[in-house]
Amino acid sequence: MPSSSRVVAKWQGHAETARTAVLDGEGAHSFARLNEHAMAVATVLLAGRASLAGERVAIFVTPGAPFVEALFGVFLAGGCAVVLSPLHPAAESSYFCDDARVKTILCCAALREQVRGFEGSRHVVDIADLVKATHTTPVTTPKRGDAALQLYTSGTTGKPKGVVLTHDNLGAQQEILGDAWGFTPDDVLLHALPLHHMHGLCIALLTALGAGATTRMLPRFDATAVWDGMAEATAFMGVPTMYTRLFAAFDAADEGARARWIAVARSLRLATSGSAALPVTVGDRWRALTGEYPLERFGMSEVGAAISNPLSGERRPGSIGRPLPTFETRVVDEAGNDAASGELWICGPSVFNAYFERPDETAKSFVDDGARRWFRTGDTVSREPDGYIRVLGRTSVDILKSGGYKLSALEIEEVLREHPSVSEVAVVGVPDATWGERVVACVVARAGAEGQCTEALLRAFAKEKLAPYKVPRTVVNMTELPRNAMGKVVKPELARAIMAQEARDAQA
Ligand code: MLC
Ligand code: AMP
Repeated sequence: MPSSSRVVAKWQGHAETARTAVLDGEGAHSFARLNEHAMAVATVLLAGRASLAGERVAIFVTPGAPFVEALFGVFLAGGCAVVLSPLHPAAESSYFCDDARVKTILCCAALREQVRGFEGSRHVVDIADLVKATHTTPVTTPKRGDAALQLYTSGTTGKPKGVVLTHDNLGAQQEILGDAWGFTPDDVLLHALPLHHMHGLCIALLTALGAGATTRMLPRFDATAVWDGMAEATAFMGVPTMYTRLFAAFDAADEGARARWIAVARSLRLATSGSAALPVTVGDRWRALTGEYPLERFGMSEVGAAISNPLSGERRPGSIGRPLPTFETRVVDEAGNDAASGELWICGPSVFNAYFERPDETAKSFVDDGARRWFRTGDTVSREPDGYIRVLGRTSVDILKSGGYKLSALEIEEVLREHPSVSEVAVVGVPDATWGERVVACVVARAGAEGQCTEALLRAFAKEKLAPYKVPRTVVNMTELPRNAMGKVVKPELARAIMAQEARDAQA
């Protein structure tokens, strides 16, 4: 088995062809040209060293060819990429850079002002300057077990933690997904997902690049641009909220646009959905328009996509399908025994090894049964007799999913608790047709400070510290929070009470 990175080997293989890797606002970019630029990035990052030896390098670059040059520049140099998002306020980006001990930030001109908010004493380099540098061919290639990516994910403890993915994890994902979903160099993937998460970065971008396909990178999700972009695409990957947004744009469009959009959507060979449960009504509507139910699959930052409905064969509405080749799964009850429904455990070649510098968190997330090291997903599922799996919910009430983003109720509560007028706070998710779950903060104000705990004031406060998608959409003022005999807030009860109140309000 070769010991060097398969991700890099594939990339270099495609660079020997004239194929287009990326289409963006600037035009078409071949693998060969992007590789030249990535080598220049690597040369500058290395500054004469043989390898960055896993040093964390942040990438703060908008979607498009320069992003890919930065990513592969870091890979070629033996670094580990930490992708930052322009959606995050400075406080969060600063936390990611501190936690990962980032010394260098690769930036682009469009984000040069924003980076000033958190660059501190770090070295900031403009990717446009780097790609112009004279390059040398890297002397070493990263090894399969070397760290390649550090993705931040919210968990059941306060701040997000870094999921360290190796070249081997990424190489396995590329091969498994490329094969399972039939990617070839003739594909054009329409890409409108954020790049700081597993879905947009690995499941979408790296799968397409690994197959030698072309990725049409949109600057952001925009429903009209996505419909129009399907005209020159063969595949689209989205979260359920994107499909809901596409339908809203469709309903608002004139007859001509609708007819055009139906035709282009029908011409796609593949439309996938993941990161959150796809409501069957949404899947059915896509099928009614295009003739095909979206291919729903399940993944995680720690795992990649591991379970999928098939490319050909039965795509079962409401189900995430069966484990992909090389993955093993267990459904386990609270006593740790195999059961028809319970927590989903996964093991396979793309499963990460450890959270960055969090040995306790890592230890809690795995169960070693002597034969396998199982990752505990925290998702409650049921397995049907023919192996298809359904997601029933999360084992923790403190993990929410809104528009495909995983959010920690505890992280949001911690921020709101810093507000001087807040006495107590509990954050819950309530079902929502657009977002899957909507973030609601239930707040008890300090005596006399009730006027300072309005939705507008608390949202503005939270926006300073949290990405906009983490900011509660609704703030409910309460005089006390429902607690059990142990003094713990009963969150399911709270969520039910909010839903009941909202239903009454809607009827009034
Ligand atoms: C945006 N907003 C959200 C939100 N996204 N609020 C809650 N949840 C979200 N997910 C806020 C905006 O900040 C704004 O707030 C308001 O909603 C309207 O914004 P918008 O411009 O209409 O939204 P938009 O930017 O179009 O975002 C919608 C979206 C986005 C669906 C495109 O949420 C998105 O890109 N989701 C994908 C998340 C993702 O990639 N997850 C993958 C995780 S990996 P305000 O305050 O200004 O009104 C994973 C593994 C796997 O899960 O299996 O894939
Ligand atoms: P993240 O940590 O952001 O990678 O989110 C991973 C989580 O997304 C999983 O643990 C699931 O809860 C959820 N998820 C991903 N895909 C699906 C899906 N198809 N259906 C339901 N939940 C999903």
